[in-house]
Amino acid sequence: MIIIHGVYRSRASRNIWLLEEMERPWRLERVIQGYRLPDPAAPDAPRNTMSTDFIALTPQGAVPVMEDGDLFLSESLAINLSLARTFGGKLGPRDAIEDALLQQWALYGATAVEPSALLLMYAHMEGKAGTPEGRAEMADLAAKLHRPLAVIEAQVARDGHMVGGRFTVADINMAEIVRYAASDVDLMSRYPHLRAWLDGMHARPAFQRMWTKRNAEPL
Ligand SMILES: N[C@@H](CCC(=O)N[C@@H](CS)C(=O)NCC(=O)O)C(=O)O
Repeated sequence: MIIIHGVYRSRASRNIWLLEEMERPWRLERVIQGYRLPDPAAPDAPRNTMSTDFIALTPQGAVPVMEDGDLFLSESLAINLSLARTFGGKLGPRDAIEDALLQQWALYGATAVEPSALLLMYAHMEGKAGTPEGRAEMADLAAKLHRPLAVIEAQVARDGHMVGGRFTVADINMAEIVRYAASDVDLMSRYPHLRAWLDGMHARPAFQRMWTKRNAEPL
């Protein structure tokens, strides 16, 4: 059985959503982010990204990690691409061209969108919009996102999805990254096709199952 090491409140959400879409048996091995704990090395601390046995599994010391037999794979997007290729049917690539496009969009999301989108989400959560300096920082992050979000807007306006004109792992990967940017309502309102596509993704029963459990997980 596939094991996901991590917690719902982490990038493991991407993998859990895909596993739910595939209706494949899996289980969660709970590993929390070390930085969320007062003392990750305390004897009674839960297993976390700084625990020695976890670092032995994955020197990167980050969740998620997928365990599938002898394979221990880190990097949430690589995990999803691997799962979709192996078990995903139509959620994965039909041919080498689609395989290349799935990888292209995963890397584009990770490099062009995720860094600024994550910082923007944290800025919203920290209430930075309440100070002029915070607003300037957030405007700068939004400015960095305009070009890539316009690229994705054009893609979903044209094809309805990221790859192959159908729902695939590329939609899951990109939707989970764009979700961070969606914390900025004004920014997203500039991209109506992207907004509608993301709403459609979030309406999927498999996403909802993941999201309900994520929200039930302690902060
Ligand atoms: N690029 C990696 C990032 C992994 C990552 O940073 N995970 C965070 C949680 S979402 C983490 O485990 N942080 C723990 C730490 O930095 O100690 C991926 O997509 O899997």
